[in-house]
Amino acid sequence: MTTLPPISCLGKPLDTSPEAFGLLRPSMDIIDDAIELRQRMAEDGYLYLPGYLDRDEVLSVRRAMTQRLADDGYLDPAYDVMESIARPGSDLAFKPDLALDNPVAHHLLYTGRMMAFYSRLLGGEVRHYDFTWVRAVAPGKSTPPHCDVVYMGRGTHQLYTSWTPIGDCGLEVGGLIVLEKSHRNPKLLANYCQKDVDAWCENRRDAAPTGLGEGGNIGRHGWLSKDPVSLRERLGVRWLTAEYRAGDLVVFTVQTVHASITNRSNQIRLSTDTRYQLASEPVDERWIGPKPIAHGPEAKRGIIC
Ligand SMILES: O=C(O)CCC(=O)C(=O)O
Repeated sequence: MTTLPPISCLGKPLDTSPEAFGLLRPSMDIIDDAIELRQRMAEDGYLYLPGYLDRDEVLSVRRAMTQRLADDGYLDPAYDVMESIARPGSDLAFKPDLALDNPVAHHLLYTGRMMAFYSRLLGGEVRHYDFTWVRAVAPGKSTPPHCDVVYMGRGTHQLYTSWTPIGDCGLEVGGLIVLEKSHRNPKLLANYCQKDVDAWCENRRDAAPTGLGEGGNIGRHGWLSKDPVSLRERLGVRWLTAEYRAGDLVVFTVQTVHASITNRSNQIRLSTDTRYQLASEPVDERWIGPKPIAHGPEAKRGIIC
């Protein structure tokens, strides 16, 4: 990475000097070795698997999703749908309905190579969450730093996220960034990672049991920080990323701090994040069943803070 384009998150330019920014370590060389995969996950908090998934299958998911975006008027009709060029004013970031009634997406994410990977990593029968997160990130947008455990920590914490780019996502389009070794940061593990975005403090006068992260237990929307620059400086580690291609996969723990780079292109960036665990372990009921309750009213819990 010698000539990097300007890279930012939440509108804040990231320091791309070698002390502050780097590339994810690829792990395809150990893909068949369960013990090595587990050791590396424990050490790095993520596994970056370039080309692990079938590129053509990923591209057929892209076709299905971009066609829906086009049908709903989010894409510029002057371009082929596969280019996913945003119509000016398309203001999207999160679009889970793109996974509903989408058999090609379900085949990619919940059968075949994906499930084979988790059976090897976890060493037993695997279940996935029924909810599929789809990011359709419009130009100018990015995702703030957070850990997944605050959104899905009511079951086992031996739970992993697959971040799957649905198309090529170079640094201009922007994809996942991971904060190095953050999954082992004792302060984060003892504080932020203990929170639950659907819990609210019933002993606080201004508590509100409704919105995401409202009610005094955690910051609004559950974000760890709205400043990826000062967060990195405070932890003294690097933001890590890659020039992602369709077929790549990044797997990470629910305690790994991650975010995404601001989309500086004219495309809508497409990716999915999906979750996997051993079938024998407790599951977070918010994300299971034909219509998961997600962060809806039934998910809210009063706690004493
Ligand atoms: O793709 C993104 O912008 C964010 C992804 C994410 O937060 C996740 O995979 O948990």
